Amino acid sequence: MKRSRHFSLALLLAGIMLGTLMGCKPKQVKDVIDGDAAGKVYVPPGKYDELYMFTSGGFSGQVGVYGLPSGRLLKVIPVFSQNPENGWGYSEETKPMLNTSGGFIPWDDAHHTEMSQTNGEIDGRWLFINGNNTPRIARINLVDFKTEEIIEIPNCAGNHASPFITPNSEYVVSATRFSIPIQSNPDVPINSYDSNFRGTISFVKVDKVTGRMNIAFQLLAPGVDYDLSHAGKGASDGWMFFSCYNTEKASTLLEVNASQRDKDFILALNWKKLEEYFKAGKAKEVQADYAHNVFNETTHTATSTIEHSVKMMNLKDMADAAYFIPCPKSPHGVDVDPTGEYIVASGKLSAVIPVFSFKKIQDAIRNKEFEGNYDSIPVIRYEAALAGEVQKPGLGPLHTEFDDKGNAYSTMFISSEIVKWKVATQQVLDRIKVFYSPGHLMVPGGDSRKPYGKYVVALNKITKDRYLPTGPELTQSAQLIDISGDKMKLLLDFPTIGEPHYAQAVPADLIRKNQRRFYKLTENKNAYVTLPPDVKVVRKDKTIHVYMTAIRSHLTPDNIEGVKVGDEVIFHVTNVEQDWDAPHGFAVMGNDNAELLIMPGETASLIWKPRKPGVYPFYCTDFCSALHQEMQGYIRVSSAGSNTPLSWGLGSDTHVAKNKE
Ligand code: RUQ
Ligand code: CUA
Repeated sequence: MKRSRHFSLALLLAGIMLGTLMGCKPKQVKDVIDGDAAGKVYVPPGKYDELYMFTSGGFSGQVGVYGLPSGRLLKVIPVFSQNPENGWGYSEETKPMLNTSGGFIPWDDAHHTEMSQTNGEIDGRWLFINGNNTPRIARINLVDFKTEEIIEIPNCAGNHASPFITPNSEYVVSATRFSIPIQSNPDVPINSYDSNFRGTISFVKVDKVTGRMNIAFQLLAPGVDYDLSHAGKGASDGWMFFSCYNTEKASTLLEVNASQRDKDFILALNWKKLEEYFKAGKAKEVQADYAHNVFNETTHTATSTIEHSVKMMNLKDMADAAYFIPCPKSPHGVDVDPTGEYIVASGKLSAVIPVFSFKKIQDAIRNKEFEGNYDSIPVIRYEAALAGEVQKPGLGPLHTEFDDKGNAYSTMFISSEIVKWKVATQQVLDRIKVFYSPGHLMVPGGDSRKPYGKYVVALNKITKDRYLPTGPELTQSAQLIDISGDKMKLLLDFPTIGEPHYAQAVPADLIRKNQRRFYKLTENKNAYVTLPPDVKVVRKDKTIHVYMTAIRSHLTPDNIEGVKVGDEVIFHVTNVEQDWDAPHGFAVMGNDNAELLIMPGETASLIWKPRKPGVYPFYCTDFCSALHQEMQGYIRVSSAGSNTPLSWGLGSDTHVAKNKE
């Protein structure tokens, strides 16, 4: 008995040692790593990366900017979430950016980055991203990597199928994930889903020159869940495709109830036709409140305007503009190949990936090859629209991107792999393990008419044993894979901020050449812009405005007295530097607001409410020069009833407020 137990233990140990020697797990991993991986991702000190990559921050609400192939994080662009690091959403100038019809909402769940396009090619001008929770779309200007505009989408409840762009950036299109009651009185029983709940699809027009967005029209659509989308291009330009799940119209236990039907749908919309209907006056004005926030480049100040109506068209009344295509089981991603002929839909629970042909869809519409209607919209017969199916791709297909050689790459969430297949024949060519559970993937330019190819990046949800552990929460990560040859080769793992959903990448030159280095002081139209001789402190009742300047290495004024408990102090700091990479920070001891990071030539304003008498230091928070530590000052706070006069100064240059309080 005893001996046999020892024997089993020995056998087990031998097994483990053998396993280690043969390197079961390492061997599998090693096999897929390219021999020269290090050389292919190494960017020598002082050299630039080949590509910019923009990832959504998911639950962080922001955008991450990385260099490829190094995977180095270059910047986090604050978008939907407050960022105390630079005062985004805390400064007076930026607070309006996070305003909504429901008030100030300083966080979101940001999913899909989408770059502006011209003729179906990425043009490097703007980056759009959706707020999935509070329905919003943001536009980032890629000249200065700043969020310049955020528009709220009314009549939407979960802005997930968004913001997918048409080939000439005519529109960013957005569809609601959750259907909801869209009517003047939305207070209806949840189990009246079938009769009361509807989806909406919004066409947000993008101005060709300024990028400014406005909601052109909304479509009232069948009450299902709209998940993802992509615009047609080339052959299919003028069309838009949406994946739809929950065609069962379940409102409870969707995990089971929304997986009943064998097939859900892809919704194909002829947006050029809808645009004609809209121009012909077919839309009705309906009441809907939403915020439209714009950051002005010369005032360095955002404004938030609440709009009160949208133009709505009921999709079921728009003849020949909408068709459903059956799609096996709970489709998630819907992706259009670079030619525009193939539409790839990934059913999360499906064993195949259906590939639809745009030409066949058009033939089917012409020949009325329908199998009936769903909510008054014709349903095309599956086989009539189908180009073919990718057989045995793996488990849990989610998203597909394309290279420049006619190949597609699909993520398999459950079997943790990327599968490469030939678009025209749907034949599987290669597969590679990724670690682990990829959601989206991204080929640079891979959703445009002109993919750059060369790499695919897997955006993984789970990393388990890939990195040093950091407590219960482990990093999300990206994996860079070389696709230049026949076989995919793993090059690099790198962590990402937040949870990356979609990403976009482009050759660096496209963006680098347009970079702004600083804002011109002569063009600064901020209401509180201050140039050196005009530094002052002004009391208006209980508000004290400090007109301050920052330059290496002092803040002017650096001594302020006459503030009283109960006052609100607003520091308006103008960084008067006119040089690249010369920001200054600003912070007051114990401020419950945030700090500022002020770019050269910019003015930013920060509120501080002192609670107790005392002398409080303020200082620059960005190590800007050898005497950065000296870039400091004091503000004296007296009790509420005191009569300390308001005064300010720098060195021997001191001033006392003339207007006696
Ligand atoms: S969705 S994987 Cu917004 Cu696929 Cu994230
Ligand atoms: Cu300015 Cu440190």
